[in-house]
Amino acid sequence: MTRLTPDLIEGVPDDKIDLDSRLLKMTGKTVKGLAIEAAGLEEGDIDLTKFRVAVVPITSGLGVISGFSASVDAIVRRLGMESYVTSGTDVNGFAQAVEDDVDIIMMADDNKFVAYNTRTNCQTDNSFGTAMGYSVALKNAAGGLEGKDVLVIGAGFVGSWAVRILKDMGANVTVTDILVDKANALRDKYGVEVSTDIGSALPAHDYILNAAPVSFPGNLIRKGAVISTPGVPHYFDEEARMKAKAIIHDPLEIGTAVMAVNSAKYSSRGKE
Ligand code: 2YJ
Repeated sequence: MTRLTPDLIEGVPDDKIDLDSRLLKMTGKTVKGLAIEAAGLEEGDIDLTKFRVAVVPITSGLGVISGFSASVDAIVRRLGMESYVTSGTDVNGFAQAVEDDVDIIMMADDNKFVAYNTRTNCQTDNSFGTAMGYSVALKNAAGGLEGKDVLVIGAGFVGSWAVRILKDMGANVTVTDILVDKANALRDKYGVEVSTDIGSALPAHDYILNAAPVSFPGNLIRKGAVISTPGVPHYFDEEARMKAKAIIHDPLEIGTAVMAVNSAKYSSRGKE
């Protein structure tokens, strides 16, 4: 995940964008529905209202991103969980959350964004949450991925998880990265295909998971393509938007919601 900026997350979750309505049209599921499925659960398996979450602002490295903690907090509350942003930052905030006996602590520095389950000592990382959320969204938009060809663009943390997840969903995965060695490593590990020519791979695919912080000109997009694209900055030109059947994107909400629900899943409390 590229570093978010305040303007990218301004007002997230945003009622004006109305992510749930857009996702319902494209995938048949809301953010919460996708997150529940991404956690391997079904509606009714877990009572999210039983969980208390603390979001800890982290000042290290490049520092606090204005609005980040507030957005994470709002996303989690939208799922039905209780949540607040700690008044202290860093270790102070973490200590405050532990003292408050919360179930889940969420925090991000420049390299890592985690949801830590205090009951079970398990953590869910944003790269996994993002890859899982966007793979599940792609699967729902595609009406299942078993036997279908999927192109994963980017072999970084999110792309690597996506390759593994999509392969497990039964897709025929091709991965591409400007660093060919990284794509080759995934081929060797998961038995997927590698493409070194995005110019021919993109127009040959109906289903695309774009895990790279780049976008592509519409002339490379196949008509009716479904593009699940978590990367920021996010931009697809008019031709791409006209041709694609669906472009699934948001700057923070899907990945964060999957992290929170997946983290909650580790506890038995939600099933009491
Ligand atoms: O607490 C804050 O406001 C900041 N420390 C948040 C930093 C948010 N981090 C990022 O945007 C990183 N790029 C996250 C990397 C996650 C890797 N999947």
